[in-house]
Amino acid sequence: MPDSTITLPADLRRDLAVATIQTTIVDVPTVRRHKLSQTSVTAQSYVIVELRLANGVTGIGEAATLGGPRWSEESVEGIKATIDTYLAPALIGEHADRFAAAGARMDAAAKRNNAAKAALETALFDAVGRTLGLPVAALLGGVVRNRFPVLWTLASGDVAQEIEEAEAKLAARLHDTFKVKIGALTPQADLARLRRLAAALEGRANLIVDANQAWDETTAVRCLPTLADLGIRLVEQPLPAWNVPGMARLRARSAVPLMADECVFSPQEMLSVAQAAAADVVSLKLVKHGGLMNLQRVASVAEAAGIGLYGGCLLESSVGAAAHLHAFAGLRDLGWGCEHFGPQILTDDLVTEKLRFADFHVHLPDGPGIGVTLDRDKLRRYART
Ligand code: MUC
Ligand code: MG
Repeated sequence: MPDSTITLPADLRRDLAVATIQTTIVDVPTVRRHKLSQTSVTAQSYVIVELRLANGVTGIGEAATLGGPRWSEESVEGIKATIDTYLAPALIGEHADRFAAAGARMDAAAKRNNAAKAALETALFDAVGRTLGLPVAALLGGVVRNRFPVLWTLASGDVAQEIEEAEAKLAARLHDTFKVKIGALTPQADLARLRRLAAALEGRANLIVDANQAWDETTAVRCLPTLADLGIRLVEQPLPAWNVPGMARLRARSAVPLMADECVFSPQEMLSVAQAAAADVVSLKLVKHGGLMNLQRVASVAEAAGIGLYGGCLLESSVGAAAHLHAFAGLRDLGWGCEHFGPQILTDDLVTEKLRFADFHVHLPDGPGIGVTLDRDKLRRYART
């Protein structure tokens, strides 16, 4: 493998060798039950990666899951085993700044396993950024924005509680856009719930919905006009991930824009969705795309096809959220904002200084690497024994 085109002093090059990689499963309780169509959680589970370089600098990364292998095929138990057994050995001794080569080595060591790869790649970028005194966003191409409109997700399924929760977020000027999780209830019950939410928040908040693949095409055809009447701004993944042709047919008759989530993991899937004209917007997530650089690739395909960008999440802690913000910071047009409210839904966080949420925005943390520091006491407290 040729050396990088930038010639680094020999000491620095040696110092950037990956020395050790450690993984820890943590379970952090949520402030309330979070109910999606396919799963429901009262604690968020993550794998935290600590990657130490020969120079003694440690980079961190996080792989988020949602209720075991139900949102996607990865679980924290599987992620830890895959990293420890296959991916970490592919990186030990390699130079941390060769990000693209690291990606190729990980792809050769394991198919997919995108959340696991993303956590490792984040830790590589964090370690190199900390060594050089540069934010990860700078390593990725530089900052276009350092704060992001951020929504909150209503997902208890109890509409009275959801209205109260939205009112509290509005009053605190934290969130004025809400994503409502639908699909756990019947379509009729969800439409009734949305009617009450839309009436209660009219003129003061925007609503989007996420069905997490719960509807079939006929249900979606029946429900979309009501969603349009209620002023819903965006409908996320109404159909199963495999049904891209169905999404294209829906989109052709829908007055509300459609967002692709579970149907777009790879840049190639983004291209297929674009070619099928099956989405107006795509939700970008590290756990889906397999890392910061692949997130940029998916965003590039979407941009080339005129598909809007949205900063998606999987309820990451401040570690995973910060990594996403560094990737989002360099996108030219993040027209649909982001949803990195994850740190706020946890009863506690894993970092020494939490991300800043103010005036309906979340802020890119300052400082080298991903800009947040792991709180090792918290890591120990929430580590699964
Ligand atoms: C998803 O499907 O979008 C993101 C926010 C939330 O409440 O659930 C996740 C996953
Ligand atoms: Mg979604």
